[in-house]
Amino acid sequence: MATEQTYIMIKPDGVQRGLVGQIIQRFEQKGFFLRGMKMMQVEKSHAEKHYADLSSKPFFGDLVDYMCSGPVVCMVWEGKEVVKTGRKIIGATNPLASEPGTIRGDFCIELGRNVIHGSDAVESAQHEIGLWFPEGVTNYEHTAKAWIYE
Ligand code: 3AN
Repeated sequence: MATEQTYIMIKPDGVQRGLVGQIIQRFEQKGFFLRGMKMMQVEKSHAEKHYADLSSKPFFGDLVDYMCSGPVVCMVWEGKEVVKTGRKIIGATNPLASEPGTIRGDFCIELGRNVIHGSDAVESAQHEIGLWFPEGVTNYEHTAKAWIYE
């Protein structure tokens, strides 16, 4: 039974534009299980930690400001190959290059307003879940499991 988890975050523009419900729906209807969710205002130092690998990029300052410009919704989703599939559901980093049917392809235009974050690998997902959910996630029995997995 797969227990892979990924970290998904609805960025401030996604919250402000009222896209939270539609984004959650896409992960839920695919069959992934929600294991953690909270809304928070991000501290600058926390955003800098999350994007530490981009700290040398010229857009780093703007990226951190954007992430701190309003509350975000932090989530942990679980399921078979959820990291890779989550990235497919989200679409390409540049929304104009994202396929229609993906979240970024359907909901946004600009790189610096691309609505959602999703971990890019199993290892970075584990790291990001630890960073955003130091309190841990919720354990519960998924009653739909047998209807989603063989
Ligand atoms: P992704 O979010 O698809 O994993 P990353 O990790 O390369 O993409 O970039 C993190 C975030 O940094 C992006 N979601 C986007 O908001 C911002 N970003 C990436 N590349 C650029 C760029 N060239 N100009 C402005 N912002 C960028």
